[in-house]
Amino acid sequence: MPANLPPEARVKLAKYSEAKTVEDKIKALEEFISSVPKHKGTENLMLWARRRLAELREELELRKRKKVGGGGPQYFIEKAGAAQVVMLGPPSVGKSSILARVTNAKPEISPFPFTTKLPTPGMLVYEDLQFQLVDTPALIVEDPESSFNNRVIGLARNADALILVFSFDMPDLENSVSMVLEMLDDRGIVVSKSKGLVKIKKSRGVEGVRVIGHGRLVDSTEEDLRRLLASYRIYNAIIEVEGEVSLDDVEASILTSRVYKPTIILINKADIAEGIAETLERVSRIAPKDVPVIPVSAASGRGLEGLGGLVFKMLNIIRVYTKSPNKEPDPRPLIVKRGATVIEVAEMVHERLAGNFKYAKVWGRSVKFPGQRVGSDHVVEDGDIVEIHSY
Ligand SMILES: Nc1nc2c(ncn2[C@@H]2O[C@H](COP(=O)(O)OP(=O)(O)O)[C@@H](O)[C@H]2O)c(=O)[nH]1
Ligand SMILES: [Mg+2]
Repeated sequence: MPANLPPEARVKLAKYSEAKTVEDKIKALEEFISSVPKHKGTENLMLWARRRLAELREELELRKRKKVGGGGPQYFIEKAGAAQVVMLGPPSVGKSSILARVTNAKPEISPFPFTTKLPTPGMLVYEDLQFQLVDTPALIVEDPESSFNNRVIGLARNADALILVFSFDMPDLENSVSMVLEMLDDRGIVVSKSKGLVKIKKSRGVEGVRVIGHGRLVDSTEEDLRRLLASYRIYNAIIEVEGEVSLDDVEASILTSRVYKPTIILINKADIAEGIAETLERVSRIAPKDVPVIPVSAASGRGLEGLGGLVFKMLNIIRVYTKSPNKEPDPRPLIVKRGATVIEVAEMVHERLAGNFKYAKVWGRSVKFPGQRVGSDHVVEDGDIVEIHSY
């Protein structure tokens, strides 16, 4: 997407990304749209900008309604538990039935499409963790630009992970899967890290442009990257790069703030399906490699016993149990990113504990013997018990 924006448009876009309130964002985006020259190279960008504007207007509208009437439809779901996982998919595939099967929520289930009108949360228990699973109104696959889709996509954007639900009895299953994947991608929700992903973090403490991550720039040097970012008034930022990334990808991510959401695909109604293996094979071919495709049945429970474990795995998190000397470990785990170190655990407990860190004793998978003494950069594993000693 080489948009070749004039400097004026770049400045407007920078204003948009700096805007804090929904109102300011709307205003900045409107100004940006009117400053972009309309031609082939800016088509995608304009499509994105108009969609984003529609989403923002919707958000503002919902907020106003809530303020005025008090009881407007509640579209935003407050996060609870270790992570929020949003389920989305076409009508009547069994999203609500899955929520009812794996959580204690009691959503309305019916053979009629569009029964679910509002997002509905339930808690999915996995060992000593709970994940918040959110059922959503159906996506309208035939009309990707529909404002109903905006709201559901808004929920997805705010989630920690996604579950895309389809069913074996859909007349055009593969096409539906492609269309939903495309709809997400078009709106800047990336479900796979294999494609190459750029994340731009403009943190206050950062000086200059720093590139991190496991990926690499394929067609440019870091100097080119710096120049591009400077044209968007980005001088201080951490650029996280996954997979192979071109300068165009970097520009797209400035323009469209793409976000990665770990994702799994469930194909429901396995109880009434025939030729499951072949269908799975075909769907897996459409889905990115790192998005698992799993046959389930809300009716029989098949495949859903493992859902908690799958969610835990896709979130790439681990549990750490802290303890004080001569005391039992806290039964409530701390949730940290896989790869976190002892000092990061200390930071989560208390800033002071991290500041005065001396050493830690660790029990569990990351050490050779129970109670082993480790330094601040020791990497913890799921289930570890950590006792931090400070000055
Ligand atoms: N055979 C079968 N029917 C199901 C299954 N899950 C849901 N259904 C039926 O499919 C219809 C739509 O279910 P619902 O959960 O409301 O779908 P939603 O629109 O995606 O929330 C209802 O008639 C359900 O009884 C399943 O695993 N197997
Ligand atoms: Mg439903």
